[in-house]
Amino acid sequence: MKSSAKKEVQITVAQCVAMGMKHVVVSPGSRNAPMIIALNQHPKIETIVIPDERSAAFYALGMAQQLNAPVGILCTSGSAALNYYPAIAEAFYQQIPLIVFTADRPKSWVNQGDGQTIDQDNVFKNHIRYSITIPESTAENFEWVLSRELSTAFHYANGNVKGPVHINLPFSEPLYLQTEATVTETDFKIIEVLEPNNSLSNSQKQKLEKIWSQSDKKMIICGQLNPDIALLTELKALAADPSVAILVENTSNLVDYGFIHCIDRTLNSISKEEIEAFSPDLLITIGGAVVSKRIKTFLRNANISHHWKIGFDFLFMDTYQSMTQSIPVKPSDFIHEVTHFKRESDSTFGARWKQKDFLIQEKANHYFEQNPAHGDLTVFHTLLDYIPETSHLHMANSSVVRYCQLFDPIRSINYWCNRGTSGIDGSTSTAAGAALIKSETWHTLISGDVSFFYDSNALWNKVLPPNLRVFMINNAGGGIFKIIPGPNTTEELEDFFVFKHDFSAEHICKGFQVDYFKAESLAEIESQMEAFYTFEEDGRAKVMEIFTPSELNHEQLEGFFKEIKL
Ligand SMILES: Cc1ncc(C[n+]2csc(CCOP(=O)(O)OP(=O)(O)O)c2C)c(N)n1
Repeated sequence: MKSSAKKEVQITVAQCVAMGMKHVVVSPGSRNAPMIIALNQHPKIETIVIPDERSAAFYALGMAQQLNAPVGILCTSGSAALNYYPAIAEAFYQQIPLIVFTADRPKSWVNQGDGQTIDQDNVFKNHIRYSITIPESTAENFEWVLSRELSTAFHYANGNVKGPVHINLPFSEPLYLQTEATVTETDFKIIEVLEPNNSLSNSQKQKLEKIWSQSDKKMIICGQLNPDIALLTELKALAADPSVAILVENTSNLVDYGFIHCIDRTLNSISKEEIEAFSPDLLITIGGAVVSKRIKTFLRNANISHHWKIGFDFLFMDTYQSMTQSIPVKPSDFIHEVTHFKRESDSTFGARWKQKDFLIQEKANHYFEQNPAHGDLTVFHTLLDYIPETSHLHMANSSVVRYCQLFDPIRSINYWCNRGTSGIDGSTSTAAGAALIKSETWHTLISGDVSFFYDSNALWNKVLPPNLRVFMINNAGGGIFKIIPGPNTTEELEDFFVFKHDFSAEHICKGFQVDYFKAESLAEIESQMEAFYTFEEDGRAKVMEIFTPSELNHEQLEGFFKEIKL
């Protein structure tokens, strides 16, 4: 096997492979040549080339999310590295193991007027779990330092708490010199961290059990989670207890008849007089970000006596300003314990929530049976009916993910969204990376027009998977700003918030050899679905641009909420 002649590069690649990295998304450059050569020549590494670093990093994020394993990204020095930052921040808050390799000039040449050179040491410092600048092979003890540092980085990337880590690699010239790889397993030593499987002591359990059994109104809220069968099984068992309300969103990837899936839809029908009866006294939270703003406001105003946050990450993230205990235990293990707690309460708090949810679901179905007009809401209703079973749905920020919460999730579909930072800058790239990894199933992205144009370089690569479909809802700007309160009270609404425009994706798609479909009505969407979801082995992703009347959307959504109110 050929490789870079640089020993530190050979060790870095060999050790990262040994620690579980199998994929690296590479962006072209010169300073990163030693790593490009070593990665590309390594038989156990799959390299993917994406020229735009911002897109490349999101692409890798989508891959790592699906694999639940470390994925590398590699770029040259200078501003190339900074373009990784949006995806790094997303990975940090979503706990996705991204291994960020940036090539660099040797330290002595930083800030000396050399080209493509910036100060890269710990440059992502606010949103990175670990950062190292690796020694060149001339440094004292370099093999020991390098191996130890790589072990540390992989622990922080892929331990109990996951996230992005930065490995900065300063290279002196020559950069392109190659040799036969000589590094063997004796040239590096992996330090393994054996993390204990946390569990509660008996006295801790007793303390919690006492609170549990004395609480009449118990609520569990699940935020963003990867599909987790063990957790689903435990929560299903707990849902049988009528004193417990279990609230989930589609991004929780937990679907059961006993859960409340459409939080905003249900909250919309809770009157002022009912607030107390629907507020929990014990709140348990699991998972990452919650999309619903309404539930955050509802719970921040509620009189919560106990709030237990379950999980290893962000121990003090007190989203509802009521946290009393942070419990770093695996969520399925914790809920398993809870199902064995004494059930003393005869309250029907959970049943009350469930009943309301059920009645509103009926009303929502009735609303759509009346064939309301073409608009964002009805487009979502139509599209969600067509998402193939056993597939993946990616939702862009921001009104897209909110609209999707209004419809009951489908059990066989996995739901994804970049809710770590809720950016609109990498949704298409993330979905493309995910589709590349799970190539045997359909991946559908629903995106707004602003998000789509923002990340249109997601189409600028040679690996755009044929199992990816993108519905782009063109409502002539950021529709979210017409829905949320505030922007519409200003003179700046159309130009500064919505960014009203009449652009179309047609020629972007043509330029990047992507099949383009266009629809201006529900009937036009439906009539093209079969062709749209036709799979071509050697094809590329397809995009359907759906135009909606921006002046109607807000009114339609308000009408819907009014109509489904109990
Ligand atoms: C990188 C980034 N820049 C700006 C924002 C602020 N922002 C949130 S939503 C939005 C507009 C989204 O418009 P579009 O993608 O068309 O979706 P729609 O609201 O119409 O569904 C903007 C600019 C953001 N979230 N992320």
